[in-house]
Amino acid sequence: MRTQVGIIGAGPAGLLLSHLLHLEGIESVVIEQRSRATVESTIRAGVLEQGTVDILCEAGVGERLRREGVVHHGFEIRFNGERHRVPLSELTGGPAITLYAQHEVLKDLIAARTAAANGQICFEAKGSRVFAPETARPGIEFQTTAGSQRLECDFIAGCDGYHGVSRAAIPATSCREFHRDYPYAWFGLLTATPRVAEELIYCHHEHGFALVSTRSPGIQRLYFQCSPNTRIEDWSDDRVWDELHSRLAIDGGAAPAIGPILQRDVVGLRSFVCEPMQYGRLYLAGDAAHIVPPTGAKGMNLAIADVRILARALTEFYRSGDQRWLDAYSSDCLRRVWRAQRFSAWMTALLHRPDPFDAFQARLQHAEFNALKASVEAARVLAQNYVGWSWEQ
Ligand code: RFL
Ligand code: PHB
Repeated sequence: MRTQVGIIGAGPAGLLLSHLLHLEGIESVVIEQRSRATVESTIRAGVLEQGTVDILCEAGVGERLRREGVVHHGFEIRFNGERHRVPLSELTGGPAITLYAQHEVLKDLIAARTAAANGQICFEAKGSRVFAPETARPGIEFQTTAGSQRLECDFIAGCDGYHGVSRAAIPATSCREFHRDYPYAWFGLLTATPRVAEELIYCHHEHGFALVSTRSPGIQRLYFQCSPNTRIEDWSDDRVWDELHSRLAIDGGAAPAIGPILQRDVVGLRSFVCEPMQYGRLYLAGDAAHIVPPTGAKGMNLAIADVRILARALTEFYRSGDQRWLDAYSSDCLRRVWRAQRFSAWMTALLHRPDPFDAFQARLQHAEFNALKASVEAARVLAQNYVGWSWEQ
């Protein structure tokens, strides 16, 4: 098999890249290890920046997003029993965020790719391996039910997430990795309960962080800080609801209604960057190249920003043979990546309970919260970072 761009991973990065290339008349094949049904039903991100919404709409895959996505113009912070609203649109002078689940974005992209005559996504491909990334004839080997496959390409896009195989194809001497692990994790819940409030609630409490998000009027996404070693089976429904209620309880503030818990998971928090994001003709995008803790809601937005840059660079190459955009890919992406790292680390430090507890850090957190309340400038910096940066910034 031969194609122009071989893409490993049918997440937001891989699928959008394939679609953007298709719009420019460039052929690609997406190799995905999971089934289509699993990809379309895995619960992950929910917050889309305006720039992400714009690119999906411009690419012609925003019809359902426009109809079903819900625009939020602010969010609430609850800090040791005090409430403060961050009025995003008022502070940014326009841009807000849209709540639309990541798996809905994936459904829209898969529908668009499979509707196109050349839209090839190879689901349930096992044992993928990148070969010859440093040469002009790189490729991907993998297994399907039909046997071993060999896909030869001009370029490879490694969009296979943090645990994927593409990053491992870069020799250790040709990249540098930056890591930070956090001593806590998030317990995530999907519940069949009514909406708690009109906007998201980020909560700092002496027991730890909690977050109230939403997927639809009848389905909520709730999180609370836990230890990374937490065993899901140790948390009965009653224990989960008690913990959430004690963290979110506040005079006059809404609390989640108790109801069926549809799904629960424990998500570790980590920050990670691989520099550079390219090696030979292999280009990493999204979580394969960088991870942010979910507190700032940046991961999927960064994945989308990467592939927008990569699609443009590949388009320039095929149009004119000009390699300059491809050469600049990594440095163009890394500016935004480190900006998002900085913001996500800041949000994480503001809202989580340090573990082990650190009384000095707790006072600093409170001082930071007071600064957000007292200073419009401080709140504006938070709002601008949260809603995301324009493409030129
Ligand atoms: P993905 O989504 O992980 O997709 C990678 C795909 O590659 C496949 N794969 C392979 N395929 C073939 N061969 C192999 N060897 C393969 N290895 C892996 C996988 O099966 C998968 O389908 O990476 P991508 O495309 O870079 O997208 C990144 C985003 O998914 C991620 O950053 C976000 O979900 C992060 N995130 C959030 N981002 C936001 O922008 N806004 C949010 O509100 C937000 N909330 C979140 C989040 C992540 C969370 N978790 C689960 C860590 C909330 C949570 C709880
Ligand atoms: C979510 O809805 O899953 C969500 C919202 C905000 C975050 C992280 C996750 O910061």
